[in-house]
Amino acid sequence: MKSRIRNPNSGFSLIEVVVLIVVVSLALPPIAILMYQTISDSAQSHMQAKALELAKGLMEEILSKEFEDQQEASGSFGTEEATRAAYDDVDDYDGLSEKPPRDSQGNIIDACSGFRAKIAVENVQPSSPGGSAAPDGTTQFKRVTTTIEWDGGEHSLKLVGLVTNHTGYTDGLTLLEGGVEGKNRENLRFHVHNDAGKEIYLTHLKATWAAPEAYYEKIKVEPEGAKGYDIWKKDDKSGIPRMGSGNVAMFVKRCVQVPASADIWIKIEKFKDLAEGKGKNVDMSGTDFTIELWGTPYKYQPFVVPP
Ligand SMILES: [Ca+2]
Ligand SMILES: [Ca+2]
Repeated sequence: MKSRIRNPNSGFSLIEVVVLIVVVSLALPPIAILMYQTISDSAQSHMQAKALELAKGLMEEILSKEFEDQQEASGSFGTEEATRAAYDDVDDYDGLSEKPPRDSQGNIIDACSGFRAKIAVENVQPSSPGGSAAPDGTTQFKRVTTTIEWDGGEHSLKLVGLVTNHTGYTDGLTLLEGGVEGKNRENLRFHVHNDAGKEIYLTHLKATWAAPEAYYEKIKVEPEGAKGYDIWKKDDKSGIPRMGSGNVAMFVKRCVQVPASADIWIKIEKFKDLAEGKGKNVDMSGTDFTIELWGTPYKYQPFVVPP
């Protein structure tokens, strides 16, 4: 199969320029979610679906709040309000534990009496958003972990989101080139340029494609002139699963710092099927990917990597 990676000096094709003009003008609200854990028992599928719905609703509520309380000094942390309905910033939810779970107004959610919802909010360093927590109120990134438990805690599901107050750029990244590569055409690699005029921190990536059905196992970055490193990787032990089309991967190992005017290569590796055992390599040649990169502050950067 012919390689689709072009010479870095060959510039944009007309269609890439047109696509970029259309898609880069889009913007979205705060950084959203991410990792789905502990989904293993098919008999639990109904409870899992309900738990996931609950977790997403809670995360949506929390991530819609201010980064910190606007009535308090900068760096304030914890709950300032007496009631759930009055919560107005992300860390008001830290330590919340409800059984049954309640909605944003403090009302019990119907038909969810078998679940417990637990929230943890922690400041984290941009260099390790999946790592150890930093002291409260000391960084510009907060990790929100929503855990839904059922069957007395025997089963649980966890979503992790990242919120940032970091102010960096208003424009974004430009796709320079990209395509499928690898011995079995099982990897996607693309090249972006930071044209924001300022440093960017990338925190999440979503790859969407129509077919074939496949799951990838790793996201790797290669800054220009520097050694590459993994920013997201499947991990059977910790429960981080493979990612499919439309799933959002949070960069749990570290955020990706892209200096102003710098280029970076991003690789999505090991597209496989799940039909047998650990899966066989899937040839992704001819696949049209839409790549969405979240960075700071609260920005959404979709690209279409042409087949
Ligand atoms: Ca508050
Ligand atoms: Ca607060």
